[in-house]
Amino acid sequence: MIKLYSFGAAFGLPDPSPFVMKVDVWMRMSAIPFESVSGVANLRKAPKGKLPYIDDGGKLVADSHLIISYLRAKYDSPLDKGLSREQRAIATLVGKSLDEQLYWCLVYSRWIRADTWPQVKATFFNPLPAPVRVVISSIARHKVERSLHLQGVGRHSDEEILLMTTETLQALADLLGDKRYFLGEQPSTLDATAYGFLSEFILSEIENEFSQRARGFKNLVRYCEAIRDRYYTPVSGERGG
Ligand SMILES: N[C@@H](CCC(=O)N[C@@H](CS)C(=O)NCC(=O)O)C(=O)O
Repeated sequence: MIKLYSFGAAFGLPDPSPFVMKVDVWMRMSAIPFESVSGVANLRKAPKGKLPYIDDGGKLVADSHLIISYLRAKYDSPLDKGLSREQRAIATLVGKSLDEQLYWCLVYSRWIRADTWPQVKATFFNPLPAPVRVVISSIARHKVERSLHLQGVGRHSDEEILLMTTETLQALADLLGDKRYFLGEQPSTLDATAYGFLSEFILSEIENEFSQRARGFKNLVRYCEAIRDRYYTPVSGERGG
């Protein structure tokens, strides 16, 4: 059985990583059985130092996009089969926007904002022994801050990052409209990516201006709840295909 290496349940979601959520829900939507192997220790063995990665009978594949490409080539997934070239193009470009830009806004909203950091710190670092907890959490936060600065999003003000996030959410809300899924009545890979990200804002227990802004888009909330109810029962913690 395919093993999906993940972080594990946090913030009331199966995983705090939108990339893990993307692969997890993609396999569920594709009805490909898998087993989740959770734990931050997975990072040490990850082929590219990031999660997710999968182990398919000894073949390791890292990176959510490459994992989905690999799985699509090897297994018979119904996703994306009926899409036009134009729909595929939209899916590719929207997916990249979420992976490469919205991701950093999410990271900022969790790790840098003073109102959310205590919750993030408690979730990720409370399992560590008290003497090292403070040092390790502040080193990790500093590393994230540095990554945000190098990527660029970290150079903007809180207000500007919230604006950028809202613009992306508005675009997603407009693209979804009243449809069941982004590209019609059937789920596609774009839905796996969108759910991966939107669930982290809308369904997570994190309360800040970013999550509140996302929850203001009623069609995105309805969309997330419908996918959660269809593919995840009970809502949190349950793993596997
Ligand atoms: N391009 C990768 C990105 C994966 C990624 O950034 N994962 C983050 C968690 S959301 C991670 O593992 N970070 C750990 C680190 O950078 O040390 C993908 O699509 O899978």
